[in-house]
Amino acid sequence: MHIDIITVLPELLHSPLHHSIMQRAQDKGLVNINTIALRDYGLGAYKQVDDYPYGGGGGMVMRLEPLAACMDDLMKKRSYDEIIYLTPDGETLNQSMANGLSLKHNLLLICGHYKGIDQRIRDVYVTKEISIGDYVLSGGELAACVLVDAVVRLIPGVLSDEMSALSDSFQDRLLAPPVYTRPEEWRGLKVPDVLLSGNDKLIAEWRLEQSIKRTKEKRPDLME
Ligand code: 6GU
Repeated sequence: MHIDIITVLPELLHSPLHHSIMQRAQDKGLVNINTIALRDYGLGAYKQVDDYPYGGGGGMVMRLEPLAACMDDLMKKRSYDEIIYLTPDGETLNQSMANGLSLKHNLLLICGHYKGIDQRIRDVYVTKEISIGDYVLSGGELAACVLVDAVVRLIPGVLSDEMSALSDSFQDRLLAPPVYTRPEEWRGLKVPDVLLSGNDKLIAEWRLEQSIKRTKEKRPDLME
């Protein structure tokens, strides 16, 4: 998979995308993640990328010329399966969207800032608008990191079998069961006997039971 991310703050994306599983996925050649500094396409001596909104009101709007020039350059090199604009008014990200996106080959992400991007870019270029929840962030960068992480870990080969994405919370509309590691006893609290039993069938049954219990308690909406 190839992911291009257009941003005014490339440094903000660096750390989350270059550690742990995200870095390993890139090292293994399973995904290329490329950030493009929108400022390089900025207008005039000050490399301007934003301007006052028509109609007045507070905040700035990202101008369309730098974004269009940047995207036209990128689109000469590859055709994108989706051009995604990260925005609080987009469709809320969930596991099934992440599953769908993990099957794509080329993704282009646009991180908004200020009051957002000129509507005409959304009308002409953007194929999908995604939010990561009902709250407002200062920019789309953190949301882009969340989206990329959720998608990249689903690419076959990124997770080892032991880490299998199939046992994650949400993958089957159930939350993951409780987990334990050493020591067997701590402050009088013991690891459930079944997990020490060595009986795979009993362990699987216990985990499913716990998943159902946890989902009923914490997120009954997932079970419908
Ligand atoms: Cl994608 N962007 C911003 N700026 N805020 C958000 C968001 C995105 N998703 C939730 N809040």
